[in-house]
Parts: sequence; structure tokens; C-alpha cells
Amino acid sequence: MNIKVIGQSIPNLPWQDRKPGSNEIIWRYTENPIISWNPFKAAARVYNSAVVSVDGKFKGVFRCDYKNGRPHLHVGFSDDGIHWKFNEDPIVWKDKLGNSWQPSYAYDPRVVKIEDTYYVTWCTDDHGATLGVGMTKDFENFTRLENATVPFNRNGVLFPRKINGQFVMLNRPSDSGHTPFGDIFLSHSNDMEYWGKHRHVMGKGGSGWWQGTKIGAGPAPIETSEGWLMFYHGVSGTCNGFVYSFGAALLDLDEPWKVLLRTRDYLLTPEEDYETRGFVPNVCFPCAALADADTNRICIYYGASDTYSALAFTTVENVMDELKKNSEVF
Ligand code: BMA
Repeated sequence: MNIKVIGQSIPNLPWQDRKPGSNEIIWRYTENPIISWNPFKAAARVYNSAVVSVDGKFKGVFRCDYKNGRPHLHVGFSDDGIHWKFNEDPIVWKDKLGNSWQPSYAYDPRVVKIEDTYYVTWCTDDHGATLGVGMTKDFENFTRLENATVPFNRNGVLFPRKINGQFVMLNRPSDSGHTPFGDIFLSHSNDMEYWGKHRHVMGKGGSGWWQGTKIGAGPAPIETSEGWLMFYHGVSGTCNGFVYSFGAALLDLDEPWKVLLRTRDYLLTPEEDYETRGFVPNVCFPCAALADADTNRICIYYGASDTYSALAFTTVENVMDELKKNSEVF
């Protein structure tokens, strides 16, 4: 297979080989979780967070649930992508004129670098859950842009470059509660302010049940020579509540609303104690994936049971092999 990741070289990508004899498509880091309960003074739980590789080190925007239960975004720093230090204070957002514009809550951030700017998207409040957008060049000064949507919408995820000259954002229209439905759409923008040309990308369902209730985009899609590799979460509704697993799809490079391949079975589902026991049991929720263009290795950051941050590893070849063998596009 000659598929190639198109993007950054990350020689110090967090990595662990698959256990000998294992045939897992995605395998967990043996030292998981990498962030546990109460990691710093303000935060009870840090999970569902976004990480990027910057100048040989790692920076991230982290979902930090406070001891009053509300989530806020904090910046984190790491030399190796595994051990993290966090700013004690949340991100201070200013609008373009320099006025303070703090969200009353903020969760499930994603970060991409487009040209020389890091863009942050997250779930924010505007009379209901909607998509917050902001940018930074240095992880110190953050400018908040207009919300991308009216409520209700969650899982806003930008592609890491313009496509045919436009910014493109995956998103998942929803409701005001623990949404019992949901498909992935995408929207285009010339200026990161006005969004339109909306397209349905893919729906919940399929022959299996793991993604039968709702789906949502996970990390920013990874560009490969064969298409955009998008990890996404799929939710099953059980008599004991939702179960969040994740799978992957390959989207067309130029028309990314076209799904070329899609996993029929999940790639990772809650099995380990840190995934099945916590604030919200049975949740594996990926929000970032670093891919190394030299080796095709991928390191996925996912939230576990709305409590922990965890890592999983794979390669583009492993995921593509499964996608080619067991795809179901519907
Ligand atoms: C979703 C989001 C995620 C969370 C998940 C499971 O609706 O709120 O942040 O991980 O539910 O609780």
C-alpha cells in the first residue's frame, strides 16, 4: 500500500508498538490513562481535549471540568505529548476589538493549524449549545470569532487546510439535551465568519448498532494521498445509557462530503476500567489525532468515561486495510 500521510513530520510522536501477536487495528497505550482525576487545582477531570505538535513540543487546549461541574478550556504544555502541565487559569478570550468575551462553559475543543494560525472550535453556549470558534498564534493570546452556528450544534471540527479556497467545518446539528439523534454535516466559509454551502456527510445507522443512535466527528481529519481520514464517534443507546465507541471513514479530498469508505464495525469501544468506570461510564471520545508524515503513524487522544485522557495508536495502513476489507457506506 503506498498511501501517505500529507502533513507534518513529528519524529517524537508518542508511540508504542502493537503487542506481538495482537491483531488490534487500534491499540491502547499501556500506561493509560495519561491524565487522571484532579490533575490540577481547578480541575476535577481533564478529557475530550485537543493536542498539536509545535516546534518539537506539544501544546493543547484541554476540557477541564471544574469542581462545580462546569467545563472550561485551559492551555496545556508537554515535551513528549504524554506528560502535561496546565495553565491554572482558563483561556482568556477577547473579541477582535479586544473586549472580553468569555464563554459561560466550553467543552470538547478541537485545534487545527491553518497556514500560520491555530484555530480552536468548541461547544459553547448561546441560549443553548452551539459552536464556538477562536484563534491564536502563540497559545497565549486568544481571539474569539463569531459562533459558527445558531443552537443547537456540537462537534464542530475544522479540516486542517482550506479546500478549494474555503474553510470547511464538520458539524453535528443536535438538540438542547443529551441528543438522541445526529448525523455529520459540513459547512464552508470564505472568512471563518459566515458559513454556508452545507452538505450532509454521513448518517447514523448501518447494519451494526454501535453507531445507531448518533455520530459526530472526532479529531481534525488527517490528509492522506487517498482521501481525508476521519475518526468519528458512534453512539449506541442501551437500557443503561449511551455507549460511545469510535470508527473511521475516508472522505474525498476535493469533495469531502463524499464518503469513500466507512468502518462497519467500531475500531475502539469501552473495555478498560478507565473507559467503563468514571463520571460517565462507557465513553471513548476522540478529539485529536497526531499523524507523522514520515512513518504514517497516528497517535489518537481520546477522553475516557468523561474523566480521563488516554492515548491509542495505529497506522494509516492498519486503518485503511480494515476500511478496504470491511467498509459499509450507506
Ligand atoms: C456528549 C458530549 C461529550 C461527552 C459525551 C458523553 O454529548 O457532552 O462531551 O463525552 O456526551 O457524556
